Amino acid sequence: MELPFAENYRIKMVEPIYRSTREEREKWIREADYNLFNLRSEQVYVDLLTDSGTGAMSDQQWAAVMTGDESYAGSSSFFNLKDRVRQIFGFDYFLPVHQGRAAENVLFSVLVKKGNVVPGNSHFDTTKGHIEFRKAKAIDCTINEAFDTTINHPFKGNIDLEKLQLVLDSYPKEQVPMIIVTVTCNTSGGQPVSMENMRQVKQLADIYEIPVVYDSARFAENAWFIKQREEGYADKSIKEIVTEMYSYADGMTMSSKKDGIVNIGGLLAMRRKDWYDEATVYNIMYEGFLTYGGMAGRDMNALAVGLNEATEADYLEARIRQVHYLGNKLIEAGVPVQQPLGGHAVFVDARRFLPAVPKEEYVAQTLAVELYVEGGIRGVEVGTLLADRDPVTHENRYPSTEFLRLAIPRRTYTNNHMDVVAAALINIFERRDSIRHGYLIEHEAPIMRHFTVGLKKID
Ligand code: P61
Repeated sequence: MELPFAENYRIKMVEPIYRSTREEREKWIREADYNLFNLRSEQVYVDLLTDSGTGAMSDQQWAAVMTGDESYAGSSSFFNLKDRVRQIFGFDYFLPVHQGRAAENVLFSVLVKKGNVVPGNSHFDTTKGHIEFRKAKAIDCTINEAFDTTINHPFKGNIDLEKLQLVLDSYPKEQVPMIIVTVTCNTSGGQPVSMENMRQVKQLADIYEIPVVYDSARFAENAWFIKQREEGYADKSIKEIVTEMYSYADGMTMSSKKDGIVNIGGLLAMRRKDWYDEATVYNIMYEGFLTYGGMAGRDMNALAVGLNEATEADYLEARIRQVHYLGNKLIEAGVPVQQPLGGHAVFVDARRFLPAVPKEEYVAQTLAVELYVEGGIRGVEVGTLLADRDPVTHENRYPSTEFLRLAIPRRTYTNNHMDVVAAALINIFERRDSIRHGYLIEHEAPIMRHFTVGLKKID
């Protein structure tokens, strides 16, 4: 008999989680104004809200924590991380920041000006937020296949080169400070970008003299998909693939809470000294001195180790297999999900799951609340609430996809937990016809409203 696959680690420390009753959950979610961000973590059994900062560090990372250097200036932990960043991404200029959006804030303070346009592949919401906050515009150039969850395209994160060229032809180069490529593309379902597409984007960008920046939160998962799906890469190591990926970029922002496998942190790295020199000023103003930038020395040390672990094929195989274990169970039961399955999460197509709920009543949020009540499982809406209102018309923006995202923290839950999640969602799927109404907004913030929105149930 061929031996089955199993993880290349064992568990040294455990954390109890509480299995609540349906009655408790109905009360708690009502008290939380039907916003899952308002729940206390003890009220959640399996927490798939995000894979950001929620993973389990390895013994080697914890060992590195103990040798963190907390010097204000010139910390050895900073140099450990700087060396790792150069080794993995090939960038000489590096700044630590406290998380991904901070990297965006610092870099965009240098690059993005009022009236600019920033093309990319379905910019993540913080990225878009930092662009729109500067009165600039994010233009989505993702391939159309990404928006049809039934199409099985291997690289749904790809940029449509014709759409990109149209943007570059329509604006003078002074108005386009960069192209942002998000690897993997979170918003379209944790979908990878192919190496060929990265190469072509860079070629086009060079013709128009526009720099390319990678939003790198899940760069290692992207490399794993290239190894699996793209011709010519099966025998390359993940680190070799990452090196090639970043040879087509001028700079990067990164939330290291994902593929850095740490609980907090981020970074900014680039080839260009002129960007770096300007960015240092904003880094000092917003984050901290250049050799810690919002991170403790111990966290920089853990990140240096985490980046190395995340770019090992064995780790990535275990990681992505677990996501696909859950996704395949749902697919077998007929639950509509974004296909092919992505890297960090299963994205449930809420419109196809709950066709009777009107779009004005927040379909994916309705499904997210149902799943919480059913099994104590917390996912997150990636749909109309997250899309915010149009900054000019203040009307709701209805995105082309309405997802309930089930993001799986790294090295944290077992496949038994995934079985519970699948069973709960399948139970709802079986009674989906009885769910006909969703929610109304009672109060909301002007930007990134999903974090704090208050909702009222429509009976
Ligand atoms: C997530 F509900 N992602 O997926 P920061 N780029 C990319 C990200 O995925 C990302 C950031 C930049 C999160 C956390 C999150 O409204 C939300 O370290 C591709 O979170 O600042 C973050 O990195 C920003 C969840 C963020 C949200 C914003 O769950």
